[in-house]
Order: sequence, then C-alpha cells, then structure tokens
Amino acid sequence: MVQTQNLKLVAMGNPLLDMQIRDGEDVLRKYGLKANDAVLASPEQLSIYQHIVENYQVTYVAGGAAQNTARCAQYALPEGSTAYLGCVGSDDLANQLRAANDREGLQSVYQVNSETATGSCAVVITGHDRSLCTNLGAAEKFTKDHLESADAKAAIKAAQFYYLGGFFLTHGVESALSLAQHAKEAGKFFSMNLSAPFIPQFFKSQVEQVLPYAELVIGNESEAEAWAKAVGLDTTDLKEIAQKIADSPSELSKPRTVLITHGAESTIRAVQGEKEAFVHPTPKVPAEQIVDTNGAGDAFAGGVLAGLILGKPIEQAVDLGHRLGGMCIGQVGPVLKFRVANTLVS
Ligand code: 26A
Repeated sequence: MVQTQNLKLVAMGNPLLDMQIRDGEDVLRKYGLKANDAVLASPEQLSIYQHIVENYQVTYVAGGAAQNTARCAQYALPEGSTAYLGCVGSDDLANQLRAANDREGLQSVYQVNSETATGSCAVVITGHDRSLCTNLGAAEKFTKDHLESADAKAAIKAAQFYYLGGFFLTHGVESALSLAQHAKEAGKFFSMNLSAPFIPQFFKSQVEQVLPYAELVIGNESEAEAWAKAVGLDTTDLKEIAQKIADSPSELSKPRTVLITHGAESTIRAVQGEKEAFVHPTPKVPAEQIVDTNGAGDAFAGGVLAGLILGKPIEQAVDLGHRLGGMCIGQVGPVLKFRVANTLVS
C-alpha cells in the first residue's frame, strides 16, 4: 500500500537494471555504439548483455532514467515524498530494483507483466563517457490502466509534482498524456526530460503531444540539438534552442522553464516569453573525483525537482541539481552515496 501522507512527487518511466562495465572501447566498436549516447538495442545488439557478462566484470545497479531521478529527489526530501510508476517482470531483476528503491525511500508502484523479463541497460563506460544500450523488456508493456490501479491512483492524487522520463514516449504516449492532462486539470506541476537525442529525433510527434503540458523541461546539449534539428531550427546555439523550447506551444497559463545541461559547462535556463536565456555556472568536479557519468543528468533533474518541491526559487533548485549531479559522478552508476536528507538544502 503506497504511503501518501508526505507524497509530493510521482515519476513515471522505464524501470531498468543497469549492467555497467568500464573500459568498454571494444564493446562500442563491436556493437556500433557511440561513446555518449542512449539507444534501444537493435536485434543485432541484443547479444551485448551476454557478451559483457562473459567478457567483463559487470556491476549491477538500479537504473532507468526517471527512476534514478525519483531516487535522487527522494534523497534530498523528507521520508515518503516520492513514488515511481513503471512496468517490471516477475523476476529477480525486479526484486533488485524494488530493494534499491526501498533503500532510498522511493516507493515502487510497479505494474507487473509476468510474461516478460524486467528491462536491462548495458552501460558501457569509456573515460568520462557512458553509452547506454537498452532492452526495454517489461518496461514497454506498461498499460494505461495501471494509472487506475488503487496505489497508482492514490499516489497520483496525493502528489503535486509529476515527472515523465522522455524515454517513456517510445511506447507510452497515451499514459503520459493522461498524466499530463490530469496535471493541467488539477493545477499540478508536470515536468519532463528529453532523455536522449533519439527521442526528439524519432518520437517527435509524441514529444509534441506532451510538451504543451510541461511546466519544466530538462535535457542536455545533444538532446537540445536533436530537438532543434527535428523541428527544422537552423542553429546549434543552446541558449537560442532552450528559448525556442520554452516558447513552443503551451496548454498552460504559467510560463514554461527549460533547463539544458552541458556536461561540465554552464547550465542554460530559458523561461517562456523572456528575451534571452540565463546561464548557471556549473561547479567543476575535479577529474580525479570522477568515477563515471552514468545518471548524472538524472541526478541533476532529481535535485532540481527536490528544490522546487521544497519551495526554493529556481536558481537554488538548479544549484541543488548541480550538487546531486556532482555527487552522482563520484559514484559507480546512477547512485548517491551519503544519505544526508534535509541537510542538502539550508
Ligand atoms: C528507452 N530507453 C532507451 C531508456 C533508457 C533508460 N531509461 C529509460 N529508457 N536507456 C537508458 N536508460 C537509463 O538511463 C540512465 C542514465 O541516465 C539507464 O538505465 C541509466 O541508469
């Protein structure tokens, strides 16, 4: 039974178990992967999971971009503040994900599809880059009626903030729209992430359906550029692109905010209707403290959401995002190490 007393945030996405390896240059070559990308595994790439298990030391860690964001937001919030919707199989991988969420205080409101295995993601680290190759498995069996299940319904009713992983739009636009439209009707805050270049590139119409409901859109530089290309904008200027995303059609009466991260470079913030985007310097993480960048963007989003949920102004929410992003890259995988709930924000 989901606890709704303190619940503030409901996130929805693809629950995945990450299978992470280091020094994976040969794997990138063998499977035709880019160093810093996220893709759905093609039929020829499906042997990657077995290949890395047989040839590398694999670290198993809870992943799924929106699930990481929700866990990271929970990290900075009072107990019981977050819940997560997604679909898993009836297997040990799902139990590992539940256990990881339990440890961090994120409530798993999973739909279970017992005919399909829980999704997994090969995370191939090379230097400071991470390449993600995903087999969605049960995650793409999510059905809209899960939103009507008792726990999901109670969580959606109690929360004031919603967050959608853009990745979910490869299969779940109907459910995403339902959550987004509910947010509008109930006067709640709906936010989303662009998630990967291939989302605006190949799922443009799904993005266009959901974006009008988003009060906050988060993405990184390559996703912003992919969006610009997809909509026929002839620029690679991140400030300009961020402003264009902010100014794209809206169903809301409140202005939309767009945050575009850029690795160690400054984060760009655009607000609908403003003349020009703002720049937030990103605190530098010394190279020797960087373990891997898997989940850094998700942790950033978690920090921003936590800041907003705590009622902080957007500048401070972005600062918290930067801090959590920085903490994440000091750990193996999309993980934050020290539980210092409520001490992160003064
Ligand atoms: C649909 N795809 C490709 C995906 C993902 C994904 N989460 C949802 N859907 N591909 C990779 N990830 C997750 O992204 C995190 C890093 O930002 C990985 O599981 C990883 O934890």
